[in-house]
Amino acid sequence: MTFRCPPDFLWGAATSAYQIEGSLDVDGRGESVWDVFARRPGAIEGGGDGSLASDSYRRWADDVELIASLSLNAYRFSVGWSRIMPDGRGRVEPRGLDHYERLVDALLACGVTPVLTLNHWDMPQALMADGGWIARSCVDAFAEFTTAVAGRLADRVEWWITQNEPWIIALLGYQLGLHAPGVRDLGASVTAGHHVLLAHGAGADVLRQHPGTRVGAALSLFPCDPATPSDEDAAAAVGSDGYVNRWYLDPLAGRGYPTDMREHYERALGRELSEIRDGDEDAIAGRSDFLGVNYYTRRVMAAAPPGPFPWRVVGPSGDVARTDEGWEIAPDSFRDLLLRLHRDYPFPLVVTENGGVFGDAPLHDGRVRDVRRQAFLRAHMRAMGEAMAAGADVRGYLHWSLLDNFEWSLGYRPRFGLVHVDYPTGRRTVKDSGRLYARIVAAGGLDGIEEDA
Ligand code: IFM
Repeated sequence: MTFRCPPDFLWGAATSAYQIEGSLDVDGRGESVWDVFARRPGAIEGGGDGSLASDSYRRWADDVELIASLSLNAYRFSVGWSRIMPDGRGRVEPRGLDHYERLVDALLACGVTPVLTLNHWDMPQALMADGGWIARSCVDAFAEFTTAVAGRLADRVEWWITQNEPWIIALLGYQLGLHAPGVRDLGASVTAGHHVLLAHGAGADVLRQHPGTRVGAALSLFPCDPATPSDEDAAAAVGSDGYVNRWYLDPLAGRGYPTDMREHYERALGRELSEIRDGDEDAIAGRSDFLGVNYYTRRVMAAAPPGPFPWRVVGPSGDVARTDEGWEIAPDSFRDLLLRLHRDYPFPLVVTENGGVFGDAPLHDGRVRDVRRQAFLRAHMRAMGEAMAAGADVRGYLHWSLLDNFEWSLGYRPRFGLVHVDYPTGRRTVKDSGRLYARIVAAGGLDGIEEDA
């Protein structure tokens, strides 16, 4: 099916500060948790770090030109937290704000709507003195950061994302220790996840003092399907959905934390969730003008022996299409997710991330013929169009990512970009998928370009 989106639809691409900027030691930037984590032996595949990344802190003007050349009308980026609050609290670094002000002004001058993320994981290391997100004081620190950025930019930036992927912060940062700050403690991860949501509420309260801003959090959402029709696998899928999706969606939507998951955590931890204090759920609720949807793949679930998690990911059976990272390419689940969110939750939706790893590099003629990313893009466009035709209120689509970049603990190997980056030289090459996306954006959808693209 082909489709055309409304004229004010946000068509864009997304990045984050630590993943693209490099220049970690300029303009008064403080150390971030990722600077420290990346120094741990073995923490990053290939041993890299974000010191160069896509070199976008220096090449920001070229990147704005690139965005405009692709006809995108929106760009999602994040503000490096430790560039603005080098000590975590107190002192604000004006040179950091100057940088993002230049970026925002240049985007606006090209007719590109900035979509600004506040926390895309690069918390100032100074906040680890209290325990990072395990400490409730981080909520105030985040509100200070929000106040500083909003004070400079809220007169020009309409779309604000407080937090990127609270579940991933809790899971990889505090439960499994695979991301900064490298903590491995289930209880700590529950506490951290709660504080991230509380900080969403606190940040939204700051932003609401600035008329005209729209605020949301971006959640990593994974539809959870049972591996078999058995009751046990169905229960595993419900449990996994609670763990990954509902635990974050429900409090944002004003329903409080889901009871089944609360009981699950209390059982698993052998304690009450006293970090969730009276009034906290109200402080998270009702503060989202939209929901950011980060969608990559689905989870296929089976029952596991009783334990902290009585469910396990078994993956799809059979020969399914996968990205180079092995993630199942599941556009139908994308459509179903958008429809479920529309049906069950009160938010307008913005797809704040969607993309895949395809490792294609420039060929003899310099061209990057990433045919699988093009197929991925077309399939996910089709799926989004079907969801919208069936009523889903989707206001934008921001592809992950504009550029190849530093993929956290996986280093520089996975390439998510519509634009190839040659890291040693910083040279950018628009991939064939980038050209296709530009055509989709110009057409406002797949109308008329599906067959020959
Ligand atoms: O690169 C990340 C991004 O920072 C957060 N969402 C998922 C992407 C791909 O793994």
